[in-house]
Amino acid sequence: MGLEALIFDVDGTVADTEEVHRQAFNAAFSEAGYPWVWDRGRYKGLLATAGGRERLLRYLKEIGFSTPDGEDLEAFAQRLHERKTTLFGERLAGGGCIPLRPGVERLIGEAFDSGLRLAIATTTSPGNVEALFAATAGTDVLARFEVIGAGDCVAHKKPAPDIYSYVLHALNLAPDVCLAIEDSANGLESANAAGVGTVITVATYTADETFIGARAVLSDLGDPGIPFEVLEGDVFGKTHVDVELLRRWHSDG
Ligand code: XBP
Ligand code: MG
Repeated sequence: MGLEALIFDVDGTVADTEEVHRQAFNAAFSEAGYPWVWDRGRYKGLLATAGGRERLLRYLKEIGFSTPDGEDLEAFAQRLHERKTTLFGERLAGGGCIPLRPGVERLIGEAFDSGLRLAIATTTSPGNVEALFAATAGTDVLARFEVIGAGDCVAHKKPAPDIYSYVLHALNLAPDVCLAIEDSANGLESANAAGVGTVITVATYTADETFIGARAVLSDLGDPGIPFEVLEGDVFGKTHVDVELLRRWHSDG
C-alpha cells in the first residue's frame, strides 16, 4: 500500500512557535498581576507537559499556588490560559513575529499537488493554527488541509495517541498509509502509538531530545539548494524532503 496522507504537527514543526507561546504566558502572568516569569530553562522543563493549559496547571501545583478567592485551580488555569491564547494570537497578528520553518510551505504545496491528503495533529487550539497560517503562508494554504485535529477535540494530549487516532478516523485511513512530521519526543510517541511512521525536524526546544523509532531525524525539511542536516536515519541521497523521499521512507518503514 502506498503513502496516502501526510500529517503535520504545528508547534515546533510548521513554525518554531514555542518562544512566542512562552512570551504570551509571561505577558498573561504579568498583566494579571502575578510575579511568575518562565525563563527559557524553566519553559524547557515545563514543555514535557503538552498543552498550555495543562502546563500551566502543572506549574501552579508545583509552586503550591492557591487561588485568592477559593476558585477551582483548573478553572483559574483555564481562564489565565485563555488570556494567554489571545495574547499569542495578537503577537502573531502583529506580524514579523515568526516565519514558517524551511521547506514547510513548499512541501505542503508539493504534497497537495501530488495528490497526498493533508492533515494536522496538534496540541494547540484550532484558533492558534489559524492565526499562525493567517500571519504566514495564508489561510488558503491552511485550506489544503482536509482534517485539523487540534487542542481539546481529544481527551488526552500528546504523548497519548488520541490526536493521531482522531485524525486517522476523520481521514478514514489506516495508520500504515500515513506519515507524520513532528519535532518532539512527545509528538513522536503520540504518532507512533497510533501506528503512524514519523520523521522529526528538530526545533529550538527539542533539539536535545531522544527520538527512538523515528524514520529520520533532520535539522529541518530543507529546500532545493539549502540542504537539511541529517542527524539520524537514511535520506537516500536526498538533500531536502520531497514527496519522493516521503514515499521512500514510507515504503521502507
Ligand atoms: C505543543 C504544545 C502546545 C504549545 C502551547 O505540542 O505543547 O501546547 O506549547 O499551545 P505539539 P497551547 O507541538 O506536540 O502539539 O497553549 O495553545 O496549548
Ligand atoms: Mg510540536
